[in-house]
Amino acid sequence: QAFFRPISCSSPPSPTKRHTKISIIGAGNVGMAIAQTILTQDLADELVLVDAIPNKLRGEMLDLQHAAAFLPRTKILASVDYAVTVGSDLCIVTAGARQNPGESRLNLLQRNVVLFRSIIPPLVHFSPDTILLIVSNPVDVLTYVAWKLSGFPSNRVLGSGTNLDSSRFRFLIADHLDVNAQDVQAYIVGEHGDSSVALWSSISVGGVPVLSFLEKQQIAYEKETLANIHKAVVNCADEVISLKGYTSWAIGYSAANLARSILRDQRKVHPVSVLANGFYGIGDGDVFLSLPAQLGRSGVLGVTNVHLTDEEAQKLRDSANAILEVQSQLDL
Ligand code: 6V0
Repeated sequence: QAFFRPISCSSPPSPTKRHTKISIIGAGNVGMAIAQTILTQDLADELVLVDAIPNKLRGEMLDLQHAAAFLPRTKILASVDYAVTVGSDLCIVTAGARQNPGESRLNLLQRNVVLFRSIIPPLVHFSPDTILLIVSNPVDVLTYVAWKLSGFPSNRVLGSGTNLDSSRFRFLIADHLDVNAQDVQAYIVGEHGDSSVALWSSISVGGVPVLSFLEKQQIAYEKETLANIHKAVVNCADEVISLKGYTSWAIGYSAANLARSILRDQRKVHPVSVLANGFYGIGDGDVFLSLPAQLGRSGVLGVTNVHLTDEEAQKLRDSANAILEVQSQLDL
């Protein structure tokens, strides 16, 4: 006998909301932070976790399911079998090998490429229309690898890139000027890593361009302070890792923020890793790096025409070359 007795109703059923399914590959610190942010922000009807370690995976799934009474209703599934991801609207890849003591970054990257060969093809097989959001590091090169392995058009493959770096940047500028980080418009572009580029010329607070404001007020440029803020952004992750062993909460919010823009068709601009050939004089070699891009239901909708100074554009091309140099050594 059914728990609820149906009531007779003459009006037609209300149109149902589109079912949204997100799969997260890699249930480690980062994957679980993303999962929990997605759940609390009510971004999916179905959330799937995939990992290579079955016990840990089941433990994480049960732990999240036990919060059902406190969360918006979401079906949570987990499996080591990719069939569970079937029909995903968005697949977020956070799986990554850990660096062995003394191992070179290139060797680690090559091991991650091998890992991606076992991850991307089954995701594509079970969800041919999905959007791939890559978080695993080095994120720009691995986004390129995922694009190559998937055979998807480039609008459906993106990396979380400098969305997180830009959030750190906005926090530090806001802290320095004693304003709200949400009122600070500022981008870090290029590689998510050492060669990232801070776009000082386009920073504004509450719509006021910061550099020209400082110039008009004849306040000394504080060039050193600005350079130190960018340095702090680059070193932020290392500091957190040396203190707590990994980073998780900020990347959790960053990835969930991207998921919202994509699945809810928000058409918001985010600095994310996209296929960048041809933008700002970046050459022909296929390279993914972060540019301010508009995101919506079909993935990357376009790249914003932010004005870059000659110096910023040159730094961006240098960043592209640094990534291409690593890519050229890969055995794909
Ligand atoms: P972690 O806690 O070691 O988690 C990695 C998870 O991947 C583990 O649970 C593994 O079992 C799982 N895994 C390994 N191989 C496979 C496989 N073949 N299939 C499925 N799952 C597998 O690492 P953590 O969660 O801290 O970091 C994950 C990745 O995110 C790393 O590459 C980090 O460098 C990267 N980050 C990227 C950031 C960004 O801004 N792009 C930010 C933070 C971390």
